[in-house]
Amino acid sequence: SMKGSGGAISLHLDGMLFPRESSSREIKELNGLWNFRADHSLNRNLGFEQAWYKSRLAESGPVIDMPVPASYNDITQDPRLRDFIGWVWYEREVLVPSGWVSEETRVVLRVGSAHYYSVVWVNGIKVMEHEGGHLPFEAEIVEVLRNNPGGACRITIAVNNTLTLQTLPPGTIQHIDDPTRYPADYVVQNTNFDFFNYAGLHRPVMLYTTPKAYVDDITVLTTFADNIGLLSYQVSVLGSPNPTVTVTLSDKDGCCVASSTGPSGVIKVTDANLWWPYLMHENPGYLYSMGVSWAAFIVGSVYEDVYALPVGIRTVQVTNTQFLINNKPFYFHGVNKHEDADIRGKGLDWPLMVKDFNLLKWLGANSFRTSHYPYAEEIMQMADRHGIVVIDECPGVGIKDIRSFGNASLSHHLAVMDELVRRDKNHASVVMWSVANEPAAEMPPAGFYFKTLMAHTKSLDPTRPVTFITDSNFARDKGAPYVDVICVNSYFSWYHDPGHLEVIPFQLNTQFENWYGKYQKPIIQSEYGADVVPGLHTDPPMMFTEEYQKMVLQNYHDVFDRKRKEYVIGELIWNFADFMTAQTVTRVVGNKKGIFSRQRHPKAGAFLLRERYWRLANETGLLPVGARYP
Ligand code: GCB
Repeated sequence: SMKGSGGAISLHLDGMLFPRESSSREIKELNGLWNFRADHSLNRNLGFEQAWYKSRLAESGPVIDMPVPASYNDITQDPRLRDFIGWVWYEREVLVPSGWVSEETRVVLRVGSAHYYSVVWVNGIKVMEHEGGHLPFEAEIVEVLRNNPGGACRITIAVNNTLTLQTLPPGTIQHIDDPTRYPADYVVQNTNFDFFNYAGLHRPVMLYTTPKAYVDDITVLTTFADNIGLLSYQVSVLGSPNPTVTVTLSDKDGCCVASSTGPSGVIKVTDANLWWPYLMHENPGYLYSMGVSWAAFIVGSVYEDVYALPVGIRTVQVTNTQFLINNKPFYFHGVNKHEDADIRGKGLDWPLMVKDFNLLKWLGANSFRTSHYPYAEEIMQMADRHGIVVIDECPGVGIKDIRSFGNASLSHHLAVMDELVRRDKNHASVVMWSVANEPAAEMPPAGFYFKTLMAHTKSLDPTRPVTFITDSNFARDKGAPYVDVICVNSYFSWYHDPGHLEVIPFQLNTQFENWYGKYQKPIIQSEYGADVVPGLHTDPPMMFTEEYQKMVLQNYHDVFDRKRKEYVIGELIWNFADFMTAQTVTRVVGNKKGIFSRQRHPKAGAFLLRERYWRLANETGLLPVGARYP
């Protein structure tokens, strides 16, 4: 694949283009009901010992229905499955069209994400393994299908949710051997992050085809000069020594506006429509379609592959005090989210996704951070189309133990950044990479760790700024020297000085002055907030009431309003919606810092934020008068 240099995006992996239908590609979605069995054996290894993948899963023992995509945890009434640790087994049989099993076709099995570690078999033959719960993986399976005429295809996926000191996110497994206080063979999973460790096949699973020689990857970098848009592209074709690559660029109406030939080049578009954030332009999220095709004429037949990639033309730049999109100052007024909802857990859900984007737009939010792991590609595409700006975070959350700063952790973290940049590099909405959330950045090894990690990310993608989100002391944080934007989380009058709203103006002002004074880099308040149990009211405001959340927000906003005139470039509320966590004494059926409930009903804080975000949009955006506050 591509060996980049200079200003190019450089990855050492094959491509991971989102599967799209075209005249040369077909898709078969495998969403719906799968057979499922959790391995409750003591060592969780019975499935491997008995080779459950060798024949139908039901032959190994009892199976249940399991929807895909979804987390398995909340689907049944079985508490042992909700808090299960170890291997679970999914299985599904599909019939593959006979036309797919040919010398000219690749058949690819793709898993959008499976948390955390997966092994995949087709008809009993292992086709791939993957580590990491939030990024896609795929394998060619046509050879396996060829050995099995009739088109029957049994897909078995074993998924293990166990987190260790070397996984991302990290965790530890604790075996407790104390018969006086615990049942025999007692095992718990400990983590240092604040969301439930949902597991299963979280995103679509599909089969798709490409020709044997195929467009494997596309990388597009964009800029503009006056009214000319410039797209420099690189296409990698695999399976053909001398591909004839044609690239066309079509506008929203499907009219071809420019074209080029060759595996790399620069396309010029006159009177380019730039990709603008929501509320910054009357026509945000403008996307062109880049049609990439490869063709060859071999003994009288035409072989070709066609792929259409949505692309937005925009630039991103950071100064000492500003974040510029298309050379205009951009102020992040947005949210932190989670992939989280009742019943489905972290499973991709179309109604939920569209509802969330409608809520973002209602709120006047122009941005979100993918706290604390990469979100589904379908969500990223939605952000592209609606002009919602994204800070794209990898699953580096809860890195608190010094043993998670070793070489094994670092090399896995680098590999995850490879996979993340490979997947998301062409999303116009993505304006910054976040390599971690609240790591123990004051520990001695954190300096080398984050220096390496951020340099690596910059070498993968020199076009986007890189950051990580900190809650460390400004004077002792060893990662901050390497970020482009300082992102700080703080919970004044909550975890510190609980109940004392009056400390916020002092402590927040000091926080900003300290960070800016030390680094002279722009700052995003990447989290702030307060829990609300919806419907609780007091006056004067007390913690956990709707009034208290409003007061926390208001106190923060007063300081933001002063500092955004200087170097504060954004504010992201924690959190968009209530979400599930592990059970602890500080959580009332999950984290309640949402401005929406888990069912997406607004709390009082949502209305306050809505007033503010629309006001900010009107003040700082480039909105035409007609598009103002609804
Ligand atoms: C944080 C974490 C986030 C938590 C939040 C909280 O700093 O980044 O994952 O959920 O605080 O509510 O405690």
